[in-house]
Amino acid sequence: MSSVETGSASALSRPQISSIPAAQVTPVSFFETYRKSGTPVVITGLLDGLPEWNLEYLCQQFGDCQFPIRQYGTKRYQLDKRQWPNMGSTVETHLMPFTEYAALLRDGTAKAQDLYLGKCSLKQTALANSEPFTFVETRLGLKAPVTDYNLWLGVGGHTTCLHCDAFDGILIQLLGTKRILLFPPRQLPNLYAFPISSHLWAGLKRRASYSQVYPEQPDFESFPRFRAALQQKCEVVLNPGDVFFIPVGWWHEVISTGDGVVCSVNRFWRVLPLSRALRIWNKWRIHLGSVLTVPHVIWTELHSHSRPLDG
Ligand SMILES: O=C(O)CCC(=O)C(=O)O
Repeated sequence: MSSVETGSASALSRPQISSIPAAQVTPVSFFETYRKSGTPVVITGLLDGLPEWNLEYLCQQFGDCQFPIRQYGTKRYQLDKRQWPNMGSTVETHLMPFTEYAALLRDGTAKAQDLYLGKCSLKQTALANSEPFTFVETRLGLKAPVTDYNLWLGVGGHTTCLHCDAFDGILIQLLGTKRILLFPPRQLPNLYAFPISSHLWAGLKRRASYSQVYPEQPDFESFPRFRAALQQKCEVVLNPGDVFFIPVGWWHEVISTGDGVVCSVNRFWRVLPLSRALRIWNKWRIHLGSVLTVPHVIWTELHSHSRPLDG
């Protein structure tokens, strides 16, 4: 169900991302071949035959349960990323009942205004312990989660921009198709990540885990070393039923494709073995960035408390 494109130029040095049928994977082979070394892999058809996670099904499950819907807007991607006011989970949100968001997905508003339900925990919902998740965990021998399962839901056209995470991730594709661009962790210098020091004055609104480059429309004048990163770019297409292992530190841009609704669920896991976690500088950059948000958090807290007194 998945395809991997690696391009022809510099094929020798470009990482190859394997796409393997679910029948060939056991917990031991997944750990030994992929998790231990931090190698991304698409496991195809792992969830074939399970009920379709379409909008009707999700409305039945969530009803009027409220979710924070990210308002990306139409202008964001015309801006230099250095002008973005926020990114990731600090993008402005609107809390709304799921059925209301479903109506905006159906009538085209979500596409027109780039509204996205991003990284919302399923913990308090009817789908918290859903069958597909326990099935994936058992089949891949996954242990030691560091987060709940999170829902990602939008329409074709939405892009979650190039970033990396501090933990191993499993992205489970449930509806529609996603195209994922990837760069290995060692490409950090060529991807122009926001500096760790940004966290000091911007808190989480600017993140060391995000690249300043638009990988499909790069500004080579501002980011000349990105040409070198392109030699290492890989691309994966994820279809319903596929599961993608994204190891800690791997840079990824996730693009929802097609005209319909696109739905995935992810979860983050402790990086095992520990020796791999210790080697990945991208991970420690992110943790260090989080520590550096503290002064900004304190300043914002003090400022918000002093405002009523200021009158
Ligand atoms: O699906 C998305 O929009 C983003 C998912 C992601 O970044 C992840 O699973 O790490």
